[in-house]
Amino acid sequence: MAEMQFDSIELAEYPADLYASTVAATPIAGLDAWTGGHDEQFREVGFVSVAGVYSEGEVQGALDALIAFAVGPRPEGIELQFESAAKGHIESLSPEDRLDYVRKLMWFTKHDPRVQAVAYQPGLMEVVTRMLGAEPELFQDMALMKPPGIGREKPWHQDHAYFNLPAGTQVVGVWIALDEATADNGAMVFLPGGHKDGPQPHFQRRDWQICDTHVPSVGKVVAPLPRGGALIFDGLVPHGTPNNTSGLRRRALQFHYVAKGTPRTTTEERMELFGSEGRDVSC
Ligand SMILES: O=C(O)CCC(=O)C(=O)O
Repeated sequence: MAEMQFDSIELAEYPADLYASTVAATPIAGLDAWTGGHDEQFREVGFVSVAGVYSEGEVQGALDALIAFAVGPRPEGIELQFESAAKGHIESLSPEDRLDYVRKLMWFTKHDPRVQAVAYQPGLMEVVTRMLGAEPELFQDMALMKPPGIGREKPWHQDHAYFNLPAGTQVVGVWIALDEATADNGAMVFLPGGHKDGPQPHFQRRDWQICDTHVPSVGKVVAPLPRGGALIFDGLVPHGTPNNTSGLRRRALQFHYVAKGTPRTTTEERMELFGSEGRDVSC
């Protein structure tokens, strides 16, 4: 039996107002409601929130696939990781009973047609193609489950800081709510327009992240979403999610797309863009 993998990062304290926002983004009614104004919003603000992208059947199909991979035999290559807070508590539980301790699944899309239908939904592909200005390539897939009570934060970061992609590559992230996401159970918080400042130094602290003290205390926007809604955002827009201290699940799928044929770079080149070494910055 494969060894269980746990998140190497522990639940930790963070400043009380780190994810505080005074404004909540209102989702548009669906991808059919996406206009040229939303193309502009993506470019200027860095994200667009859309309700009703997926039907109840599509959401449940994707969840069923994720649950099957979490509790059953997994094709090689799928990564399953539990929250670090689960260590010592769950080893004796049955796989089914471990579900509310799962932090993350990765690299599953190619193994399930229900997830593929979500990742390549025609309406979504149309928007992503326009935002990329090219045919999309799905290059990363992940589900962050943020379980009730123990789901830890995803500190502020820019997604591009995790990817070995050339400077200036347009990355489009799509984050899909498989449960209703609220400010209490870990909805996404964005720094609107922050992508225009370019790559920011990241530090290895509670994660690979933007320093807490570099996150402005004002101007953050929370993006609550109904189940089946999606956030479509620029790979450089700073964002994060708080701990899930509620009793409610907040499971989400996340896909990242680049233009087909985009070359890959090295970790060294990524660090030149996003690392803190050699710069006049500290954390
Ligand atoms: O789902 C979450 O809590 C955070 C996802 C996210 O920001 C990421 O993985 O880049």
